[in-house]
Amino acid sequence: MSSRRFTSSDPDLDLLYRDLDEQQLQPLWELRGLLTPTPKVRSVPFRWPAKELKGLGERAGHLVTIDRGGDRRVLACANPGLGGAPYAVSTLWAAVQYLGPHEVAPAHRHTPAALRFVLEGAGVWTLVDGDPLAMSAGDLILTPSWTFHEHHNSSDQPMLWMDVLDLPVVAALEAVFFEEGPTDEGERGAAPESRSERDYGTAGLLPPPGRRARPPYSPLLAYRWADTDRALGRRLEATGAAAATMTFVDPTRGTDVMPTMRCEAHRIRAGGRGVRSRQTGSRVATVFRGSGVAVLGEQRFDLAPGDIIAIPSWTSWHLEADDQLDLFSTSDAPVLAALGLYREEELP
Ligand code: GTQ
Ligand code: FE2
Repeated sequence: MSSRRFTSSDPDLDLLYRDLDEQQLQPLWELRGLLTPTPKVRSVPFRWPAKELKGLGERAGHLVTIDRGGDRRVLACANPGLGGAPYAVSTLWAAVQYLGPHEVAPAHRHTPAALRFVLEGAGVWTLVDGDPLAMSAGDLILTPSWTFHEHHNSSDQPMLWMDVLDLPVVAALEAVFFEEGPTDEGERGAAPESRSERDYGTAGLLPPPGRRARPPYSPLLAYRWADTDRALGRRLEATGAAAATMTFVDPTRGTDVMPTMRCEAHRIRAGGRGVRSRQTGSRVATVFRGSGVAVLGEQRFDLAPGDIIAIPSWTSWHLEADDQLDLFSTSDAPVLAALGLYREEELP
């Protein structure tokens, strides 16, 4: 395949362009749109409505079994700006996963990191490197890079949750690896307390420094809704503001939970609105409770529980609540920050 063709009206220059082309070289002076004054952003503001995600997830549940190879019954959010790529925004995979009663999604691991935010239900647990983590509505569950994970539904009800992965980042870096693992065949009732929560789940108390696990991600793998709810409520009470955001952190370092993804919980008081801002880097969010509007760029999207929204890089956005509105969001901010590329501005 030949590279891009450059032509001119000067025969000598034209000859140069032809010879450059033969040598797989391109003249910068003829290239446009590389160093843009502000980011060139391909993904567009978008909302996937809960009603459709749930209905289509259920239909897939009836029609499609979970087999080795596919491993997961997952519907990927595909941003219409990304030319058919199965990515919600340029750097994040977001999806709904449907697991029927007593189904098991088998063990595997991959270098892309993943997290789950549970929209409704209970009775599912995820085994992360052998540690069973219960999943209930509002919980955040981490499956960091290269940890084995499998999902078990030990209840009589189907369950649906949102997955977010840094897959587009890892794919762009050409560092995707995947491996199947041995699945735990046992069926359990209520999952026992995880080792991760036992050792790292009490605020302010950690094992002695020499005994702490030092993985390159948070050793606390589950963040429970009761804690998130309390933190948001107390912050709103303390500040008197219309909106509060809390960041999920690694309790041993105070940093983001994983190297590539920042997780945040947002609460907007009934009738209130959050600060309008924009950041470099992309974000996906899901509504946990309440109703309101996400204003993304110039567009307004009505919000209901279970909706997933895409907020592209450098897009101005804010939230408005009708009823008290709770959202969970994930962004690639740690990647931008690590590279010195993170910018943020508040807008009037
Ligand atoms: O649950 O392990 O949405 O491997 C995409 C890839 C979920 C998972 C996804 C995965 C998973
Ligand atoms: Fe996975």
